Amino acid sequence: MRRALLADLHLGQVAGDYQRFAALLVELPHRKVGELVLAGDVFRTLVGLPRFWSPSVREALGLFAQLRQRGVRVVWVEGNRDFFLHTEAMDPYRDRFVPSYGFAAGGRRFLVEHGDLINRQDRQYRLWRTISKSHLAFWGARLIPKVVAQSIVTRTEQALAKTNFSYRRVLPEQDLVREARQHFACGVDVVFWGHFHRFWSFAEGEKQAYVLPAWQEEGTVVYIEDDGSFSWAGGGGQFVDNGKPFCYQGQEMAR
Ligand SMILES: [Mn+2]
Repeated sequence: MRRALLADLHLGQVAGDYQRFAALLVELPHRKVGELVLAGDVFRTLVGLPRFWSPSVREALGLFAQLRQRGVRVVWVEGNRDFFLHTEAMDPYRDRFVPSYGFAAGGRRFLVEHGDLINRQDRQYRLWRTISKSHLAFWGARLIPKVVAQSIVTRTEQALAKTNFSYRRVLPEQDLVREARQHFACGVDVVFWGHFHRFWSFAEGEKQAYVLPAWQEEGTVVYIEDDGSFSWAGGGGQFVDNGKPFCYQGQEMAR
């Protein structure tokens, strides 16, 4: 089964992004993609309770329902902008909502994580994450009226935009390397992260770790094949040349 992987869509942030995303989703079944892996932060903010959803969010969620009806699995890896997406209300839109996603293809083990917990120095963010994603916050979110719910989303988006919760920081390279090595030691061959919005890679022997550029900015999609090979497609023309014969870069661009 072929997989498509993308991160940091932040839908609703840039004019026309919903249409651009809809066009991509329509393409996936034609490209024989059997599973869409979202590496977090699909919307500017998404809470898994319908009272938080604007009409455009509902419409975009509908695209996931349609995609699933066409036989494509949707695996949603939790990002810092994804709140309580385990709810029943989210069931039509994703097959799984997980903190990290591991799978094997062609004898290689892959791991996908959002990456917002990699920077260990960022204590303020870690505290905020713990509180905002707690059981208490979930129960609170279930009780507040719709008008308040919508305004909380707006304020959260504003807070995320100007604080260190955002990706606009120096890439924590040492943390990334340490984290990658831990995964390698556990038998993972290829690690993919999002969150930082710009490309970064690290290799040790056959093992590889990547930070995906944001789909929102670069249009980056990674296609992972049955045999464990993968190729990159994107508006930014970001290809990875790791010298491995099983990577056939550029194939997707040729279409
Ligand atoms: Mn993020």
